Amino acid sequence: MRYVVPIVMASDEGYLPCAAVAIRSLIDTKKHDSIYHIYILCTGVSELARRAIEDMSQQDVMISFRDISAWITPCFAKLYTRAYFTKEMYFRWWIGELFPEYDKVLYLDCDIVATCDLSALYQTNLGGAAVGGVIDFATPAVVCRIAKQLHLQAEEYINSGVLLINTAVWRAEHLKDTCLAYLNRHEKLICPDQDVLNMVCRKRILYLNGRWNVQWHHLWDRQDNQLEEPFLSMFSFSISAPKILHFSSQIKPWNSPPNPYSNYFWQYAEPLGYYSKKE
Ligand SMILES: [Mn+2]
Repeated sequence: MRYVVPIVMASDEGYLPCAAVAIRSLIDTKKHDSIYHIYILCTGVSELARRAIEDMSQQDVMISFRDISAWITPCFAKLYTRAYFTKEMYFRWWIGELFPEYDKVLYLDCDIVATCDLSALYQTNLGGAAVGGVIDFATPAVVCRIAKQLHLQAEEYINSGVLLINTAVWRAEHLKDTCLAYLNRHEKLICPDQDVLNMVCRKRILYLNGRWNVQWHHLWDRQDNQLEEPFLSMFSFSISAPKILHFSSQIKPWNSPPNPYSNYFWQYAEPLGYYSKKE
């Protein structure tokens, strides 16, 4: 049986090489029985940059861009950014409204590499959950922040880099508007899109197997003895066989010292030619 798997990403022009690496991995690990429709949400990406990515389309993998300026512009002033985050982080909140043809959508950050077909992930039954995601394992300092600032427990807090979005629920309950209202009330969030998503979807999250979003910054947390149980065991299990490796945090394969997990990135990045390895 052939499945259509709608996959949505978001990128500005500068981040497209990273998106290209992720997409290459999606194509190369896709099994014959799935059809991917990959949509990249953007505002004002040049025709040339767009074309280079769209040309990666092939049989059973359709790649297209959606310029969402008209949707985002009215809210632009309210979408604050910090650290290395850009406004594109918020685009995932609009996915329900942008894709009325789908009741469920897989959202992926650009800084990921897949190691297997994603149909099984897509077919996860969300039931009444608003979103499916993987717990963002917390260091003791982060456990405190999540409790104090968000009034959530670290064990219920997910990372927003890989999300199975119940778009039917997001539309019916206008969750994008709820997210915007929360953002207005909380001006100094550390991970704005992710913090708000967690507060808005609280108690309505389906927790996915950790291997679907292995956040590599926990490698450094573990090295610094900053990961405690149960997160330490959960992370060790996940990283032993990642299904999606996520180059989370500002540490990226192209700006960090050589590391065995960077190979997941370079095996696709080098042939594509967008990045060159620093020796
Ligand atoms: Mn990410």
